[in-house]
Amino acid sequence: MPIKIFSHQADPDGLGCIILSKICFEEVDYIFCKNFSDLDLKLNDFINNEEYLNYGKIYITDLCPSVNLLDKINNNENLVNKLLVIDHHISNLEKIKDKEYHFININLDKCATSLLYEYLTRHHDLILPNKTLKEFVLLTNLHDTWKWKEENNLDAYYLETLLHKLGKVGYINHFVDKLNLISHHFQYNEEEKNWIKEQLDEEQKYLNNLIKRVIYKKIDNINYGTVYGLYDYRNSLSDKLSDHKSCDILIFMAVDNETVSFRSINNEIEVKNMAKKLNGYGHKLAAACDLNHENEIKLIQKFLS
Ligand SMILES: [Mn+2]
Repeated sequence: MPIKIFSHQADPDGLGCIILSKICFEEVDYIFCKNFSDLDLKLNDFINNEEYLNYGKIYITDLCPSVNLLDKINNNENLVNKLLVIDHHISNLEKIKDKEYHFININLDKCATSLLYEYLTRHHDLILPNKTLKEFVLLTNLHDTWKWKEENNLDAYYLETLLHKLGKVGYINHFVDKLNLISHHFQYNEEEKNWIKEQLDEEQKYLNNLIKRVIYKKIDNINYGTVYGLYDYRNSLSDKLSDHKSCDILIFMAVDNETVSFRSINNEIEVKNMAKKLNGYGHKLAAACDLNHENEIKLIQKFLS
């Protein structure tokens, strides 16, 4: 029976889960989810239409459904035995802390791709004759947990660059092929290096303009920088701003993705609660919420006026 996977569409981690599934299983249907409310909508339809009857296993990765939906799954015997949620967002762990769901694996130490990799190597035959896949998973983990910065591991950072260059589906197909083919250490080939260079040049141009449009406001001794920009640039702008002493927190309003990203620029002041207050979720230093009308008005009133 085919496998269904609902994954976070935004970054190498969410897509890494789809890549692993496609390498591990023959038939995989994947669904991109923008954020947790998008996941809830799509998963609810999937359950109501009884589509799950057509699948052997259902994975939800790098995201977690709402408690309402988790309860609905928990009460559905057919579903509960073949569905697995793999996530690493602290706000989702907090949301389910009083509950006992056996189909959830939340671990804060690693990215979702690492968690799924460990699960699949334990429970399925995700065995490769080489280290390539393992190295790809490690790079994805370094990227997603921001550890690439400490280690200055640019290969990890370039995963995101390649995602921007190739697009979501292009990224998935490219790495499924690459990881299935090569049998030595994970390395970027000449073609990939060219893509990375082209993309970085392009991004530099856009960022140089974007950084001039950031509006700064100091509230309670914290410097907030707020900007409207394209979603793909949320992380590169926060990198660029980290040389800027005048910004502690970046509020990045991505109209193209209908999300707001919050980034701690000084890596000290936490942003999770800012997102949570707007029904968002995330990690301590990187979080997000929907860019709906209500949230936008609140943010404009506080940070742009
Ligand atoms: Mn992740």
